[in-house]
Amino acid sequence: MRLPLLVLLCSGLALTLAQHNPHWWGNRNTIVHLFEWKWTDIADECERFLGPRGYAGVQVSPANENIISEGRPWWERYQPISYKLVTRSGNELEFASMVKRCNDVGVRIYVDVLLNHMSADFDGLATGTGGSVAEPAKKSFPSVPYTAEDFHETCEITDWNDRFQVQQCELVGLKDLNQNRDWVRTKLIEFLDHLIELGVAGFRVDAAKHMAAEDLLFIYSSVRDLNINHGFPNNARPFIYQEVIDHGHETVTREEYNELGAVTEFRFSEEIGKAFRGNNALKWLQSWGTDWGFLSSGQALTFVDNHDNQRDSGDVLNYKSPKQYKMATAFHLAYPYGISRVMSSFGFDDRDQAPPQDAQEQLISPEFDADGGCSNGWICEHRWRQIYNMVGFKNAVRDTELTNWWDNGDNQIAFCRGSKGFIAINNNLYNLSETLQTCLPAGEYCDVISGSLVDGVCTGKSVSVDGNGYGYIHIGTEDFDGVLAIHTDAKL
Ligand code: LAG
Ligand code: CA
Repeated sequence: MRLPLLVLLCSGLALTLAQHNPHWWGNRNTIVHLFEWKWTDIADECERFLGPRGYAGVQVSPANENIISEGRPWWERYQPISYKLVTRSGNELEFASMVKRCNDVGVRIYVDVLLNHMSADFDGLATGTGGSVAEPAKKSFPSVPYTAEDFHETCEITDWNDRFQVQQCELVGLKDLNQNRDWVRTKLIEFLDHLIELGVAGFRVDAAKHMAAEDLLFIYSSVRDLNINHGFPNNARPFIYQEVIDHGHETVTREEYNELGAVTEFRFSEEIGKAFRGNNALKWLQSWGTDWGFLSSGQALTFVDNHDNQRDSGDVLNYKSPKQYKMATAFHLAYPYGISRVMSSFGFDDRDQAPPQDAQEQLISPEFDADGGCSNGWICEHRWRQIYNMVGFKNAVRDTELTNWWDNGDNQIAFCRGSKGFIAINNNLYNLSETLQTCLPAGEYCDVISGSLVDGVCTGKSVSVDGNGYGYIHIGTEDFDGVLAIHTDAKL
């Protein structure tokens, strides 16, 4: 339901209207970021993999027209030229068909939207992926149209604790829109409405910290309700999650945004990387969540890595450390905290590297090997058994509490999720061999990390649970993975 801004500001209503509901279907609850995938490939993936494996939604790369940069670095998509839905991922028809096909199999689409800026300086006339031309140096984007008055004055961000600079100067030189102007608001709302019309469930708001929260409140509360023709209920508001990097000592804080919608919890990504890299003992994870200074669970969009920080060094884990990465992801999906997003990358050796493309610089489709993994430059972490089976685990244990925490005082941990699931993790360089309370009904369970339950047969280890819920758990140094996970949907 749309309400006038005045009503929103004058009441606690802002809280109840806040856009935190991801509109998941059934018991699903994990989003995957299919970074740089084509729309037709995402539609196929929804039908052949994401729906059947229980993924709840997909974050797609920016859908609107961007500048064409030399060598086609991935980041050209963060430099908009217009709001035409034409990119290397596909055109508007392909986008619309993807959203419909994914919604039809219960998988939601969330679009990465750029409301803060347009493209940066470019020598002369720039051309976009949809054929539009612009003169970024003159702040002229005729295909919107925007002219110089629609932007803030040019200045550089030198002091990240200066609110004016952070919100009104140019982030890495990107022409900074003035969201306080009626025209800019109108154009941004039209763009978001267009995507909602096509059936999307919400947005990842790029560079949210670089926009004033009150301008965003106006924009979010002005967009239309989700499209009932795509299966959304009446009066449903788009899910909003905002990119706000807040390490704890910032002038612009995540708290200014978390009433409007969810916020990306970067501290989660940093701390989980630190723990699973061995720089903090896993036993401390018993108090994981708000005790660590994270936002409340329903306000935090959580991830082991994202498309930016997987390219930086530091503690953040990525696909290049697979064993630790899978352990961290298993913990992420097993522990009852946050709105989870799984990263699905393309392989890279340097930061700017283009996504997999052919000689004509067209994006190429992923190809699959016999195990269903991706082979031609796409990493597809979401197709790793240890990861998609934990998406199934998280679905199976939905709405249960964590109980029976166990640890060895160091880097071996285990816990139950109600009477639905049990997980153990070994990040010590010696065996974990213990009889532990699994909280599960008596029976034989398939470990969904070392294998899967296929046609009633477990392809990996299995665990027998006795009448008191105890089972013998072994994760040895000889094992390929440092995790064991069992749940009631994978009972033999
Ligand atoms: C984001 N979140 O708030 C995105 O997640 C992040 O990927 C975007 O930066 C950033 N904000 C702006 O949307 C990316 C790259 C930058 C790239 C920028 C614009 O991380 O490296 O900047 O997109 O394409 C590049 C060059 C800069 C240059 C700039 C303008 O790396 O050196 O100044 O383009 O020409
Ligand atoms: Ca700004």
